[in-house]
Amino acid sequence: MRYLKNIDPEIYVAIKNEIKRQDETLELIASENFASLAVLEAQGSVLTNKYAEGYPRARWYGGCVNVDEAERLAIERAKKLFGAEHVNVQAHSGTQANMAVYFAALKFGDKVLALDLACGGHLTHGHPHNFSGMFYNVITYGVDKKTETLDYARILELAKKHKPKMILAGASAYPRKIDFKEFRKICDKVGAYLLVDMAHIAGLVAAGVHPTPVPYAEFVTSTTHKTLRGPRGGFVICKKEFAKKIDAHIFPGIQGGPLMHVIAAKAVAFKEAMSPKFRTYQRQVVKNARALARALAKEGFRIVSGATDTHLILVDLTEKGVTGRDASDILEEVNITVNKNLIPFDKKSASTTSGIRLGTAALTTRKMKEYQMRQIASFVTAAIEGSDNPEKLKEIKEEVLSLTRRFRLYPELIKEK
Ligand code: DSN
Repeated sequence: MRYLKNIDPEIYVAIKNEIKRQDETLELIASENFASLAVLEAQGSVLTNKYAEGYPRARWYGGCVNVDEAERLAIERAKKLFGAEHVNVQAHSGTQANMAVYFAALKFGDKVLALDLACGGHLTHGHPHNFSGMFYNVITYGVDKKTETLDYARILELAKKHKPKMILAGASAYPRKIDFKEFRKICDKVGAYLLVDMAHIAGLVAAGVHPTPVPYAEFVTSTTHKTLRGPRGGFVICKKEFAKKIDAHIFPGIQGGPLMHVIAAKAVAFKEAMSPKFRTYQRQVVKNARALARALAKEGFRIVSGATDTHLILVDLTEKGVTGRDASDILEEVNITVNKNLIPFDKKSASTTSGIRLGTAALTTRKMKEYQMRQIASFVTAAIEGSDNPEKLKEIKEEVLSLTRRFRLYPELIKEK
């Protein structure tokens, strides 16, 4: 970063400090991961200079020969990776991807049935302050009170009662396997489209570690930076018959110039996701999540739904007498980052919460395994239980730092002076 250091030392220092923070922190935020240096190189390339409104070989600007190739590769690789009929890789984010599907499939005011935010849904699944809740009539389904898992019979009941035009499956904070085939059956019974938002589990799906939604859904949306471990961005998969509509609703519908440097980085991530190494990585992500959930349960934490099938764990802190907000603040003091999260039927507000959400994708990228998960569970417990003892917190932070030093992140970047 020698040019940056000369021209803008303040931004240079912010980036250097962030490299250090990421290296010295145990990253348990379930939606985060660490992209490879190859992804970072593509994303930091001269492709950022290029305007390319339109699609490969049908652009509004000249000089698109190289970015056309990057986008063609991204599309072809994503199609192959997910067995998709059509892919649009231009969505700037998961929200843009979802917006394009809503606009392509529905009219304003149409009914949508989606997972409630407190049970794991996402803002774009109908939150009243999000476009989805403002423009559409969103009815929500939840999870079963006892099992805290999806109740497909209840979802069918709601679908029959409300006759939605589209049903949304997929979540931001649901730790269990989702039965997309069952969702398809429900949609067919009421004549609804199925949109699956697989942003969280896309890497698991790519690796065959979670069943794929692609054969069952008219539309599948995702981000590229969570378990998929690519650059920050989104994409849309759809059946051929919707290809033109989806493309038109991304551009010119809701976006202008595509971010060609990000699209090139997505292509790199899709290539990486095709490798056997990536499949091994994703299997380890789930093994680690299960090990962490088991170890936390042993320490007296209640695991929502009792277990996990994915990279994600939802922890109910009620019995520990601490809120999600406080737990997140305490853990940050010892260099462990998590996010506060509502749990099903939460009595606390979204800004306080009774739970925290944890994920193992980022730590698994650092090559940590089950043994380290058990260590981390003991750090989490000790920090939460000893939060009023500054000496104790200092000791835990030292242990965290010693663990991060054994599993270095981006050693090539840290060495750079
Ligand atoms: N912010 C993402 C997450 O944490 O799940 C979803 O947009």
